[in-house]
Amino acid sequence: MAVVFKPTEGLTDKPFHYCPGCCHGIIHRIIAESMVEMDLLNSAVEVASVGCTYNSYEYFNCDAVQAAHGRAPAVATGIKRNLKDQTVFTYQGDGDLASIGTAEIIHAAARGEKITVFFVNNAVYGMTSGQMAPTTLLGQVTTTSPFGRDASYQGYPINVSELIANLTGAVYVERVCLTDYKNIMNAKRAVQKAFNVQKNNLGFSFVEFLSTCPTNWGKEPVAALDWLKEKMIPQYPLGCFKGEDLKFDASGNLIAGEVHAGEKEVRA
Ligand SMILES: Cc1ncc(C[n+]2csc(CCOP(=O)(O)OP(=O)(O)O)c2C)c(N)n1
Ligand SMILES: [Mg+2]
Repeated sequence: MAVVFKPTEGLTDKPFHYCPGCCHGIIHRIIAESMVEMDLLNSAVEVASVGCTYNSYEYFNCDAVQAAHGRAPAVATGIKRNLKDQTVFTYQGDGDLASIGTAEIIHAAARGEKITVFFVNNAVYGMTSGQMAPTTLLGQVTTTSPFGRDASYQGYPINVSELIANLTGAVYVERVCLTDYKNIMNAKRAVQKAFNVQKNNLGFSFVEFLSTCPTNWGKEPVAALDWLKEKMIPQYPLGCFKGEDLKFDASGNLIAGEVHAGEKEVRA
């Protein structure tokens, strides 16, 4: 009998604990498949953060360490600077990265650390039962914005990818989603591009995934995907904000595009 589908070796056998309809599992899988396809399993180091993915180090079949809430980019910086041949990536939620760890992510990007950051934006603090996050939409009801987020009281959502792309040290920044097969394949391409940016020592790479939280949004899985498409994408448009022209061959070598002016001299 021919094997047409099997679990990826990039993940361990431990069953996910994520809720039905949550995108964390899909994101894990495309990162894991990418590590296998790019032969990174023996060199990758995940820096897990705090949130629903607090124990993601038990799922990825590579080395991993756990960082305190928001501090993953700082921990990743230390690892990468000391182990330059390792492929170091963080996996962070929006509460972790855009609220508690705002200083760490901004400065890691500004320093042009040669790490990869995977940022999962589900517009709430998922693990702690759905409090408002910096990425919560205007009008969105959460446990701490029961009447809907009000700009005059709670301020405006933060578009993290656009913010990071403005920093000179960031080389590749893209926002993707996982609402259907086409978008999942596009997200996987973005994961591989981010790893290739790191492999070629080009600088800081950042992929934002728009993700669902059916449990805390109070929606069925399919309705949550629809809400993401209808409400989240207008606020958080998909696309590449930096490094679109960077192209790599099948072996992951840079074949086109340049890191922006001044970058190479600064890093030399
Ligand atoms: C310094 C600190 N503050 C707050 C918490 C409590 N806490 C744990 S997870 C979490 C929210 C995480 O949300 P997010 O990063 O968006 O991840 P998600 O669960 O949505 O994937 C919070 C506030 C903590 N552990 N440490
Ligand atoms: Mg979140």
